[in-house]
Amino acid sequence: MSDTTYTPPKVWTWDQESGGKFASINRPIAGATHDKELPVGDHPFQLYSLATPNGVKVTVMLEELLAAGETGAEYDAWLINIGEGDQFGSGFVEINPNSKIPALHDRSGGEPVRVFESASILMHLAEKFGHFLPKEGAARTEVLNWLFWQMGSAPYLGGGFGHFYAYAPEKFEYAINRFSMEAKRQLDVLNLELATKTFIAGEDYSIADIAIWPWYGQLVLGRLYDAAEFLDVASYEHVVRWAKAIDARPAVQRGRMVNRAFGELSSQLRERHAATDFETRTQDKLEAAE
Ligand SMILES: N[C@@H](CCC(=O)N[C@@H](CS)C(=O)NCC(=O)O)C(=O)O
Repeated sequence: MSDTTYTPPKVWTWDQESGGKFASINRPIAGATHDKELPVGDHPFQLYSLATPNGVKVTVMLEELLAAGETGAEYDAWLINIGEGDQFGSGFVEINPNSKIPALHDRSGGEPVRVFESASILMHLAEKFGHFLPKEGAARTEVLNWLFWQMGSAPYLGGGFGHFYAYAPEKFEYAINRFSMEAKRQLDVLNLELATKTFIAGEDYSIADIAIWPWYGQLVLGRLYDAAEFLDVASYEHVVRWAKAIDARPAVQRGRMVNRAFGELSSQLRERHAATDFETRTQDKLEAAE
């Protein structure tokens, strides 16, 4: 059950050979490792990201705003390859000192505004354009309740369950049990709520759904950690109904493709600079044209 051969030393030191999928990028120190300016396009919003669940939240939001007719939400999406350490370049660190995607530069006003942490980005965009977040009252609070529920909960799903089930160099039964229990508890929270509501904060689609879906929606659709059977995701029937409804939204389908550098080539739009890029610049088309 437990690893009895390890006794923690008095002072922890960095073992660079610790293994696991992210061993090469994890570090115990902050700050830039190298000078690298970020590219800047023509649109009001400059997004620096990758299509992980946290990145997808923002590209779905931007595509939803454009679909709602907000032409001022046009954006350039630049690829940050976290496996190669792009998040530690000096330009990226200036926008997000925490060195994690997604990071947004809002150049729509006078002085550019940096926005990091996916929930902060979703709130910034929702308030700026007046969509997907009620302006006041209990309805607004309920959306924020679920938005921050996601921010507090998903690290247990990703950094806890996903890490130990899919990425750790060895299978540790204690860790997998602990985080499977929590992942299933979280799915049950959503399932009980979604039994009586169309969307997580009520009858209207909101930034809470946009934040929760890339994690828990994609988990029950069988797209995360190859864990659908292990967690018996089909038993969370209301979450599955909600996940499928959101998955069918055209803006969600587009948002999933942006900054994607893995999976089917036709699903990868590594950089997005125009709405037409979805038809003309997916990776299959770029490679065929080479
Ligand atoms: N709380 C952050 C989490 C962001 C995050 O964990 N991003 C990951 C990818 S999903 C990342 O950039 N990892 C790179 C690294 O840890 O060096 C948010 O919601 O924006």
